Amino acid sequence: MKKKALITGITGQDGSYLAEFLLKKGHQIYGLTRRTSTVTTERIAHIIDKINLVEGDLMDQHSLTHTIKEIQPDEVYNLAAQSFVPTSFKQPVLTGEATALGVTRMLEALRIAKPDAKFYQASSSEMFGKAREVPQNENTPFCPRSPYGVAKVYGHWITVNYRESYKMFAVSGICFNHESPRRGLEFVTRKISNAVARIKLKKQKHLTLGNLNAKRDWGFAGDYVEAMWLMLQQKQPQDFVIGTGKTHSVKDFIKQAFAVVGIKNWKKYIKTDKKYFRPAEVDLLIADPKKAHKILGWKPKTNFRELVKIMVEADLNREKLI
Ligand code: NAP
Ligand code: G4F
Repeated sequence: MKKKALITGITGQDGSYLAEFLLKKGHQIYGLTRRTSTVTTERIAHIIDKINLVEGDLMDQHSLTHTIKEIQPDEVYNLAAQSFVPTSFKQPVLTGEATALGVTRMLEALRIAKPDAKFYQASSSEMFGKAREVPQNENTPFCPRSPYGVAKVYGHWITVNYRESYKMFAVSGICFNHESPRRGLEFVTRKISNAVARIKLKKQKHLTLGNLNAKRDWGFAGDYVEAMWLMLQQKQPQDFVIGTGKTHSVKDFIKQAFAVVGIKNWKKYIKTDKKYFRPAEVDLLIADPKKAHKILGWKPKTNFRELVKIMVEADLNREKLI
């Protein structure tokens, strides 16, 4: 019998890589999608015939309970969320509904309809926020700096609570930033890789950004989905920090991206605008992923330079075709 995996957020960056990964493992894949007036399956178009899409929404308890009852999944990966930090400042209530309470709705659906399923919650390094220590590990206190970060802290603790209260196999992966050519264009790495490609092709003159000094621990999304799966293969449910252990500034990313297309005087293309600065910023994130190395045997395969190269080259190729 094939294992059944339900992925919420299957149309997102991570959902698409996880679906590919689990198909290779021989899983039967179910993906939760919400109703939209335009197509959102671009990232999974190449595997759409091999997976089953089911309609549901993190806002709607009934659709989640019904989905779990019908599918009876062995593994559930809760990747769906309002995941963009600036939007969380503009729509804090919606972010709380989806990114925080949505986790409780998923856990309730499981508790009622399939309590022995294994549950993965997509927690975030944004929970560390104004980080209390450097680097950040599983015991570092949380100090979120955005409604998104606050919502993720709720999602994290409710997952721990269901594990402790109902003995469910529910775990959180505290993932640091992970990127790819499938990253949404509004996130800083993809905004840069796409603009650098367009500048190289003379389709765009400038790139306007916000805080260039913020530092992030950036890895490749394709590497991180393996860690999610590994967490659900353990005997004991426990939480893990997943990251590379290296940090770079936004400025470093810009320099590296321009270097890929052979442009040295990158400064002349960069502008900043206050509208891209946040009401509260997370200045420095860097993972201490030792626990994941030791217990999961997981290490990232792609380094920073390779990641930037993959992203810029993918955008160059795509932009050449448009
Ligand atoms: P993403 O590309 O923004 O994808 C988000 C997914 O959630 C999309 O499939 C979206 O569906 C779905 N979604 C949003 N609201 C929903 C709702 N109310 N009901 C059902 N589905 C809904 O995010 P990602 O980068 O793949 O990240 C995956 C998860 O990991 C998120 O929870 C994110 O917060 C978390 N995370 C990401 C990172 C990172 O660096 N990427 C790091 C740490 C944690 P539509 O396509 O319909 O919009
Ligand atoms: O790419 P970002 O928007 O990602 P951020 O805020 O770190 O959040 C991402 O990673 C989290 C994990 O830590 C996830 F949980 C979350 O879902 C998301 O995937 O911004 C990165 C940095 C910030 O410091 C921001 O201020 O880049 C800075 N930045 C500078 N200019 C910009 C821009 N960010 C964006 N999006 N756009 C800019 O123009």
